[in-house]
Amino acid sequence: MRPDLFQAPDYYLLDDLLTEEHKLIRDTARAWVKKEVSPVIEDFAQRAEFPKHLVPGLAEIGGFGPYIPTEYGGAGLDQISYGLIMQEIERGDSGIRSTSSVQSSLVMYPIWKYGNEDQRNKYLPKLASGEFIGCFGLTEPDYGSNPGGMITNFKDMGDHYLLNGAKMWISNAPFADIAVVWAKNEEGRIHGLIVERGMEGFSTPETHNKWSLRASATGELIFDNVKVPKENLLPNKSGLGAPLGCLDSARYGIAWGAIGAAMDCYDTALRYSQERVQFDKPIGATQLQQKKLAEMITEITKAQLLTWRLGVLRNEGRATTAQISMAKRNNVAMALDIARDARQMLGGMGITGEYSIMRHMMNLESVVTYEGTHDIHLLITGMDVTGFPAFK
Ligand code: TGC
Ligand code: FAD
Repeated sequence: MRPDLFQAPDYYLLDDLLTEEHKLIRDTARAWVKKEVSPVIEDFAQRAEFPKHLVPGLAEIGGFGPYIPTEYGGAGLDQISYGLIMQEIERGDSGIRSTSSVQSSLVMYPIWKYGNEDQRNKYLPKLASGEFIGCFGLTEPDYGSNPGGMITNFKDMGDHYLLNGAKMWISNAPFADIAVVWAKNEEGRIHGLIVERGMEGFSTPETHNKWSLRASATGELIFDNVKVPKENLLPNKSGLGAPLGCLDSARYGIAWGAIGAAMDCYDTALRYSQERVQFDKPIGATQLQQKKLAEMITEITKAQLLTWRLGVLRNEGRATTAQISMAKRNNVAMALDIARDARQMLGGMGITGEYSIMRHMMNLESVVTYEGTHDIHLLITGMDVTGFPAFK
């Protein structure tokens, strides 16, 4: 892969909307990605391997629990800082951002919000430092967009719970130390349980042959009469709203992350268009390629404004699930469109690992699917504006 020459586009001078602290946090993450992620990520993606050696660095830049209070080992930052960190990590690779998102919003968040003090103290500091890696088990083979139908269940055996079922498509599963698992009790009510690696009957087979998110490990979670200690049940929230509440936080981070991937593709294509000469002039001097670049920077700028405003609303505790859906859906589709156009602008070079674009493009096919598909987010917006749920 070529040297990382990334320069972030800021067409509407949006840095003026950030505090000095925001810019420091963003620039620290940006420098770390340039130094640690860019030089190695293509090799790891080609080998379909998660670069585990990046875990301590991710922890240092605030990639694990940026908004979790410092008393539990988190960075205690605001929502815009969280978003900026996700943007920078995904500028490097969506798979690395996945690890960060899952750890922060799908593992640390539910333990912080729905767990008790013992659970917070036991798990959060180790997750914040990267000593523990976590995963989040909601999706099942027969219940993806419709997680409320889940089959995974647990029975109260007096001194422990007995957990049975299976989850699939789980990021970080193959090496996670703990899993936050959503399962139904005997009354059919959904609860979160913390399952630890090593519990008898718990296995995490890896999912192979992915063309997308190759630098992130994906797997199944299989529960075959797993005895889960009673103190591992998250006591403070139950029902489908509990896992969906975690998704709000992760989807918000993805909305920022997708901008990072889009910026990287745009920046690469812009530089290439200025250097690549055909018919005796740079391809960037042709109207067709300028149209692509002009549309890319317009869409990136619109997404930056939408997402910054969402961050302000989240800081004020006013952002709705539907607003988050709109940003996730818009920004990931925007990034995917930009990746496809940017790849074409590089001609044959665009399909190689010399440049990051094709990797971003393939990664974004997962990002547009997980955390609620493009269509599901459209239906959430549709329900919000009409009042009619059209899922069923
Ligand atoms: P519905 O009847 O609408 O809702 C059930 C209950 O949940 C409440 N609720 C929420 N609560 C908090 N936050 C939210 N975002 C909420 N959305 C809904 C709702 O008020 C209700 O509460 P109550 O008290 O009335 O019971 O549920 P539904 O079954 O009709 O489904 C709605 C739908 C389709 C929107 C939902 O199921 C959905 O979002 N489906 C998409 C599934 C999804 O996003 N899965 C993601 C899995 S995790 C993942 O992909 C991680 S990838 C990570 C990475 O690698 O980065
Ligand atoms: P389905 O729900 O079967 O959907 C198939 C198609 O039907 C989609 O186009 C969908 O939009 C459409 N569709 C579904 N319902 C409707 C409807 N009512 N109206 C119109 N169209 C509809 N899950 C986790 O729990 N934890 C993780 O860590 C995790 N990581 C993932 C990592 C990767 C790489 C991937 C690919 C997925 C991951 N997922 C994870 C699962 C992800 O959330 C699901 O794939 C996603 O929610 C969609 O579910 P599904 O794949 O079963 O598709």
